[in-house]
Amino acid sequence: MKITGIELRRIAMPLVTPFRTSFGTETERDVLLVRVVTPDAEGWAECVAMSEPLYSPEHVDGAAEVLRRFLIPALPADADAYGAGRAMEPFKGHRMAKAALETAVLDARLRAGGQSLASFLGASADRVPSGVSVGIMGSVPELLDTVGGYLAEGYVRIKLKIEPGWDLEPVGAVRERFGADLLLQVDANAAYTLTDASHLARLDEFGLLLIEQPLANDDMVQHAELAKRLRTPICLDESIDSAAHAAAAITLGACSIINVKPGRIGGYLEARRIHDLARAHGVALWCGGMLETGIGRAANLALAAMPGFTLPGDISASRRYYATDITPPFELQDGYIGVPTGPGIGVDPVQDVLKEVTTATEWIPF
Ligand code: OSB
Ligand code: MG
Repeated sequence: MKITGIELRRIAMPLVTPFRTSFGTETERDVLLVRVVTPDAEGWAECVAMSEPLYSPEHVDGAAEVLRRFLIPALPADADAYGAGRAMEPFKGHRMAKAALETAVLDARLRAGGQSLASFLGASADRVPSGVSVGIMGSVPELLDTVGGYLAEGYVRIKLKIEPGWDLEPVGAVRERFGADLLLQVDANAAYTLTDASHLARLDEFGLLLIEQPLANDDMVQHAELAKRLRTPICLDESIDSAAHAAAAITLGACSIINVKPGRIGGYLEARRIHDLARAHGVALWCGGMLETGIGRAANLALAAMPGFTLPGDISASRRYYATDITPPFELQDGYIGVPTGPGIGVDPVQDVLKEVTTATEWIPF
């Protein structure tokens, strides 16, 4: 069925609590939603680009511009997700924008055919263990309170954001307070350089699952060097833009674990390629997050249910982010979140809520 039009919709979603990382503090998520309309189904997707290019080179206004000016005009009206990928391929970069369009097309096609995204991807689990990413705080007691609260809710793994000046002390305090059995990892969002290697090696004593993206995006060789100097396994996030990057990182020994964010790498088809590659090489995977609403979260749950996703991810319950989500909220049950089973991503926006948070809409007819 031919696409009749595509809607770009911007929504403003206040976070329940500010989220501070080494690159900035987020208090409100400015989200771009893509809705692909066909005569027999509508597909939804969320673009993970943030309001400023601090995590990655993309930003949400730029993603909207690339979609309306290049990606949507190149999309054949009868394209499926593979066709969408091929049509967008000549345009360099802009993977977050591409991922949103490809995913919305995929969702529309799967809904029309009555197949869930989880089934399409080859998911093997019906629920996934839930971890939580904890921002940089003003003090260690505040951090301990926050982590204690999340553990009381049932989260099975804690990730602490770190940066120079907020690393050994808070990590040591969390390990000390919550004990050796706590699944604990850290994420530096590229805040260090290789000259910090001996400092980062002092994290080894805390028995972390991994250290995520300690060095800059394009420091692939430096990560390989750092891996030789740390006992803590290195996980890459920002450095992995594609399956080709994943292959390079694995070959170089730059990481032994990958945080897969479908938005960052261009979509769920590319995520599945990384899954198959990593699995063949014995590299562990987990599904990261970008403070998604229920639309992005639903799709990530399907991915995280694939067999190669062997570590708990950053897919937390809706209420960890938003007082009112735009979909029925995802809830934690015994530390797990259920994988949607309905056609496509398996969830729909709640129209009243969606209206309330919408700041702009744009309809692009085909
Ligand atoms: O580096 O994983 C990251 C959020 C925004 C941008 C980058 C990152 C994050 C998170 C939060 O860590 C993950 C989540 O709970 O959605
Ligand atoms: Mg990260």
